[in-house]
Amino acid sequence: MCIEFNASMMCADYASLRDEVRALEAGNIDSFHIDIMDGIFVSNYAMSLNDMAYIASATKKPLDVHLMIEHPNNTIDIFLKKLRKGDTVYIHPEAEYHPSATLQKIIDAEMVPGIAINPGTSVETVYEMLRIVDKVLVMSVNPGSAGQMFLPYVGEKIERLIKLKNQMGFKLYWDGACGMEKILKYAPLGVDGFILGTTVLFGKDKPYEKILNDIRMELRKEDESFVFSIPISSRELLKQ
Ligand code: S6P
Ligand code: MG
Repeated sequence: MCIEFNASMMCADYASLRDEVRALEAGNIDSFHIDIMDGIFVSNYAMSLNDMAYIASATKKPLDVHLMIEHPNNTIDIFLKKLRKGDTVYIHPEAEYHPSATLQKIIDAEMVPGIAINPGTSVETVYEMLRIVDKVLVMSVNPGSAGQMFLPYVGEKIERLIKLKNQMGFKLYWDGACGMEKILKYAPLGVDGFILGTTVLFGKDKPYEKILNDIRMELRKEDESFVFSIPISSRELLKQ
């Protein structure tokens, strides 16, 4: 099973964003997670359209855009125009009257459609959408900020989604308070990827490359069948 690690860029050092992107690439980060907030759906503002566009221009790695905005259908075209085919866009179904129509826009733009679900949103509420989307991002903290505590009641929902993911055809991602203990427990159970923020990746006294390699090594100790992404330079070589 291939496990992905995505960097939550709202936790990065904005004084040197280009260097942050390079350092994360050196650690073979799988994608850059971009938290967009509108101050309405969540009571915070994190990254903006321009931050997202800058990171898209600074890397060839995919973007993983998490829209925490009310009625994304009204403004999603602005975001889609600045993204590339193959980037992922998550909307919150809780924030939209007709989320499947908004997901269709993402699909039509040849991007990867995803739903992000709040800790209090049940699987039943989003059940039909599980067939439409390629990815489900489970929030294990309430959306809006980094550095929060894990909400233990989300664990059961994740286990239910793991049972549905093959049948419904989606990959499962964990967002919020994600540390080594959670990765070691939930990757073997079937979570495909983890959004890494302040809990394990940012603001530590170690290079990102070392942290990411340590996580991968710990996982390999658990189970040798886990595989990870290859460096972008090797990917480029394979194409030649
Ligand atoms: C929260 C956001 C997340 C956070 C991430 C930070 O609204 O969607 O992506 O940035 O959870 O990680 P941590 O480890 O600080 O909770
Ligand atoms: Mg997020």
